[in-house]
Amino acid sequence: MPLRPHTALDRPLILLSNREPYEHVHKPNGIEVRFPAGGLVSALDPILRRTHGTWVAWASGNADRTAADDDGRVAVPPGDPSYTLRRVWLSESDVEGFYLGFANSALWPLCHLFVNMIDIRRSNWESYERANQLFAAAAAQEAERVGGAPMIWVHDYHFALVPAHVRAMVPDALIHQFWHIPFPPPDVFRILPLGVHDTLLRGLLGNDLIEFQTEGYARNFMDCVTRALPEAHVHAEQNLIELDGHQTRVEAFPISIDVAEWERLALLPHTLEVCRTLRDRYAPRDRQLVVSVDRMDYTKGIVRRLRALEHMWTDNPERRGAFTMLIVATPSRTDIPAYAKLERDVLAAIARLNNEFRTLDWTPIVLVHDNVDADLLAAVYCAADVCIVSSLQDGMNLVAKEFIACRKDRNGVLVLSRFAGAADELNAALLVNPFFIDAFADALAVALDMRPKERAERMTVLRERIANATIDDWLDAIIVAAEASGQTAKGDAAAR
Ligand code: GDG
Repeated sequence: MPLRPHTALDRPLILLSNREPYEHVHKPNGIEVRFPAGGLVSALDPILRRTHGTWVAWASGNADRTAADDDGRVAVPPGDPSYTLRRVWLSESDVEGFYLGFANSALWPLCHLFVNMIDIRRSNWESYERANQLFAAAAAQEAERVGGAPMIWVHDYHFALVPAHVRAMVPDALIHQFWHIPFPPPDVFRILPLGVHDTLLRGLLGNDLIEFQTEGYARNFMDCVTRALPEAHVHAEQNLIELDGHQTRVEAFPISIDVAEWERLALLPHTLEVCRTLRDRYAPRDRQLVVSVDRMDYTKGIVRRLRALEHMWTDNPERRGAFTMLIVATPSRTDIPAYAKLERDVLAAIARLNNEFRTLDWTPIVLVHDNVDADLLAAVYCAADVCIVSSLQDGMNLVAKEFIACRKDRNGVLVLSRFAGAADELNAALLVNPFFIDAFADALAVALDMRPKERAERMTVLRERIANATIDDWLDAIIVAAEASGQTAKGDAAAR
């Protein structure tokens, strides 16, 4: 997925994310390289290859040190190296405090409005500060190595403090950040203690541009700055914030998927074969198949989805046996107690519902609780009559877009939570409020009963939406906007 030719990227690119694009692990017969599955890595790897850039990331593999040089650098992709992966080593206690602790047990629930799950510890915050300093120092070193005025592109909530640190060390750099998850409104953001929430905002304002998934999150961010940093000038109508003589643009760039790649996967003979097997097994004759795909995360609304199903099968016995629910829930962050509990709750609820409603020839809910290959996901999307995305809060949700990309047949209904960022663009889906259990069940019934003509009409609109907003378009738009914000900032500096 090359950058479009018109997108000029004429400076060195340094990308920073928590996850690394290549991980080295010890195996009985030597060291193996793993390419972590995931949309982000596959979207960004090609641009790093093309521009011979540098990717700074946490060294998560147990053979990472062996594979890298003394400075933590390794040329990737293995076998055909075209860019540099710069690894950052974290102590075990910093992985716990920074990653599991502050990032995933404080910021993640805070940004997703799960206020009762927010767990703030002083030591975790200190660890977050330390890790951010380490990553910023590594990015600054790489900037010095490559020279020029590089573009430093920071990813996500793990690194809110990095931009200000890097700016102090590399004043010429163009720094911007994509925030993948929601940004909360001020009343929620200020749950973070004094000295923490203002430091986070100041860190983020080291960016020339901050990219959010939706206009709503961008507005929340500006509202938080207005409330917490009276010394900042927020020009909300211009999407601009000034602090200490530096300008930061704040804009929405909804992320997308590699639409062509998912279309290709969906049409592979193997995918079509697996799709047929799924239908034969779970949706024989006129039985329908409803699917969902998520990481096992409390923000995805898996428990609410099960409640809606229970409500439907209790109140409408004629719907029993009419469809099978196939839930693909990939294990995630299992070291965090809240995630381990969610897993137990989901398994128990599924067992209970299956026990209550199963018949001789029908198991109501089938759970795949494993990491599966992308082509199996494509087969699941293709086999579905209905796909449910029931997030209670979600930055975007790529599953919704992947389902649409796989449905060239224009069949299949998307039931989509209003609280996923994707709902802004995909309003031709059946939008639901997953907190309102009866209405959620009603929407599922509407989806199951929808006539082929309406299915096709809705899917046609949805497909047009994503055809015109792919991951290429997202990447192009961000690079162009970042360059523009860099030039504005330079112009302003010259004028001062
Ligand atoms: C964050 C934000 C935002 C899932 N299981 C497997 C697997 N997946 C893939 C899906 C999809 C991705 O993982 C999940 O994407 P989401 O968008 O649902 O969510 P998060 O992981 O929460 O990501 C989110 C995203 O960042 C991007 O900015 O949309 O809002 O929370 O691509 O297909 N892939 C494979 N095996 C699995 O078992 N191969």
